[in-house]
Amino acid sequence: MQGNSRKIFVVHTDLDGVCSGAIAKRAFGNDLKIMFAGPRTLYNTLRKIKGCDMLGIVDVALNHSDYEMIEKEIQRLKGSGCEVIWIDHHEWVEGDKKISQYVKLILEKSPSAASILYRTFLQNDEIAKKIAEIADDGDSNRNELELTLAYKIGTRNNRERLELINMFSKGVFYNEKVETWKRQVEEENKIIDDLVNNANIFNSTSGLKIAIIDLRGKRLIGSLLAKKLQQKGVDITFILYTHTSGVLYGDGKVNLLNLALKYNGGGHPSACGVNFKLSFFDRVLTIVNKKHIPAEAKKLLKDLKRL
Ligand SMILES: [Mn+2]
Repeated sequence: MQGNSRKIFVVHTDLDGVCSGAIAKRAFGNDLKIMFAGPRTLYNTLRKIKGCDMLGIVDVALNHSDYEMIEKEIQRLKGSGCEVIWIDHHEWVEGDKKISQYVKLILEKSPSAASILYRTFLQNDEIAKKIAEIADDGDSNRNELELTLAYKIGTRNNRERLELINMFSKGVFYNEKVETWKRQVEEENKIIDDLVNNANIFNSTSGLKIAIIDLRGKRLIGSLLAKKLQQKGVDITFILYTHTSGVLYGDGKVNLLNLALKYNGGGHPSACGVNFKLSFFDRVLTIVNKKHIPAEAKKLLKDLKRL
């Protein structure tokens, strides 16, 4: 059970985060409490923690605009006697690294954050090594291991994320649940192939091929869709996941981070999130028409066209 453990790990909501949680459990004990967050929800997640002896934050970048608030929460937790370790592999705004005066900050270039955790704490653990390999395979979007995409399906809600963490931490990598997710991958693959064939692709000023995909209201592995478009010669894929959020996937020709920062996002140079503020009109129009593209998303499309 999660219970009132004094050891807490806050991990990202994706497969890398799940793998990080599983490795953390092997390293710091099965009674470790796991919480899930993303850069935008980290502040609210930290606020829920009353006190702890040890807090790990893994695979969640510090959202630059939240710096002051996050720093306050970290100071509060430190004051309660909590040791904080923060491990990440996303790009951080240089100045935000000063959080290291309060926390043990490990920022490394690595295919996944889970593999940093593995190298730092569990070098000689074969199961942790395998978990780290899954994280590397998934987060780099190679998806070459047989079950990586199935595991990605298993990271869509907290209940299944915790199931995966418990499985992995015990060295279980396959069971009936994984089989169900595997069949789901096959289903989604068909829909994804359809979307790839009918994608709206245009050229930017410098001749980059850019695809726009509206996945609002659909549950699909966006990273797989982006990868398949890339294999068709698309340089940048923008996926709109909700009215207020999307992800930019690139093939490495352009660093997309500056664009992501402009739209209150971040991540990696070739895979980064963006977040939109909706105007009053956008809010009304998205209720009336689920396909309405919010103004900030349109602005991002213009920026992409200018690349
Ligand atoms: Mn990651």
